[in-house]
Amino acid sequence: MTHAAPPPNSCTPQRFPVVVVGAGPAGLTVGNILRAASVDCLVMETETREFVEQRPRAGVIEEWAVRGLEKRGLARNLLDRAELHTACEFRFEGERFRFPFGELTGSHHFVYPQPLLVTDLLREYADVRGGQVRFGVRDVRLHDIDSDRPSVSYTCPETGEQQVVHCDFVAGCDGARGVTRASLPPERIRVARHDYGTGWLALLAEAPPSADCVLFGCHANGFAGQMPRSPEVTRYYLQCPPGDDPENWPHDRVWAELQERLGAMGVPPLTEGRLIEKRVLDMHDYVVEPMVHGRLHLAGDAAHLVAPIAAKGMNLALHDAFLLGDALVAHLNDGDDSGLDGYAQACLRRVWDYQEFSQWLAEVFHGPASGDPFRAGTSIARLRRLFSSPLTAAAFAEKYLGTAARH
Ligand code: RFL
Repeated sequence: MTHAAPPPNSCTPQRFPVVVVGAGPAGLTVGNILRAASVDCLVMETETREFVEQRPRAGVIEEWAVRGLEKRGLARNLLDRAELHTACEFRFEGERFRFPFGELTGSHHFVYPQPLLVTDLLREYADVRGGQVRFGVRDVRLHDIDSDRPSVSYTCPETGEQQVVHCDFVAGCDGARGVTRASLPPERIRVARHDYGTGWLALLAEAPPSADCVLFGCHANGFAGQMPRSPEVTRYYLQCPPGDDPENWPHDRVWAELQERLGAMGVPPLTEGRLIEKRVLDMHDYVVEPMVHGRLHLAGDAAHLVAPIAAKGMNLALHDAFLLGDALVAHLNDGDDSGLDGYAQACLRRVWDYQEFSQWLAEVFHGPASGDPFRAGTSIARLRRLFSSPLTAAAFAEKYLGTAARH
């Protein structure tokens, strides 16, 4: 299956069994699975290698996803360096409530920043498994995806010339703002979308976490969250009006609101630090069905976005990538089509399950600040039930950790 490969970023037109569009967690995992089975593929990425290796985003990875990476030889650094989280804490009505999901289930979360995972995956794919990547590509377009001879064209960053790569399959792993989803004929797909009607100010602070676990503050001023990323850097969220301008949130206002919304009896104030990222997220979810058209298979955020309410997006991207990588290998190397045939359905079961949980949790987070006393009351009732009913706690832990045996 291997053939003489030109150097990375060469602009020679070529043919590959698989073109992967996007070098995020989904695309790089698919690429690694293909290379491990000696299937040639080309990953195309609009950004530079340095940029994708530094883009800050997720941090929480579920245990099954880590085991999936480990099984494919992709978790060495992660297993050495990730922190294990066995609890999260809710703060509401001035009190703190620790939720010890590790004790309840024996399972935990891994905390490993997405840029480190992307760096590991890229190094393994390009430097160890000899996979090809073209960075900085422009004007990526898909052609003839409903034929058995699809192709992908792009503008070469070095020469400005248009290039065409012929292939058997395209993996659309180019995230929420990519082009592959737009190549699906609108009459053949359904896009289900949910808007939360709120924004979240996403912050990264150069400050150590102020608690050893994820904190959720459910407050009448709005939700606030703390997600530890490393001993030096902590992610925070503040609920804000949709479309708010990050400039409305100077340093002092951010920290005053975080202190207020995450404050509780008997806890010391948060450790403050310089804000190194500040952006407003438009909180929404979508799911594209059926995720597949002809020779194009979508994976990750290209197919479904889940707002970062329950830290699920990258986990879903990895789940798709495991299924798609394995299915492409089975088809290309063994002529076994069962994985590709069942791909979308197998992904979507977990996707919809996680979307439902995110929606449930969003109501808990956003209800207290909704201005509607009925929603505020039912949100607090959900929270109290978590700490008074073992059955509710067990069900929550299963969804929070993604440990359900079947979806
Ligand atoms: P990515 O990571 O967006 O990668 C897509 C890649 O495609 C490139 N691209 C193109 N390449 C070629 N041609 C084009 N036309 C292209 N257009 C785009 C992009 O440059 C990029 O490199 O998608 P992927 O692989 O599907 O991975 C999805 C995850 O990145 C995403 O779901 C998570 O970051 C979501 N998320 C979280 N998920 C978790 O599981 N746990 C978390 O703790 C968590 N925290 C978060 C998050 C997302 C956040 N933001 C920014 C919305 C925290 C935040 C703040």
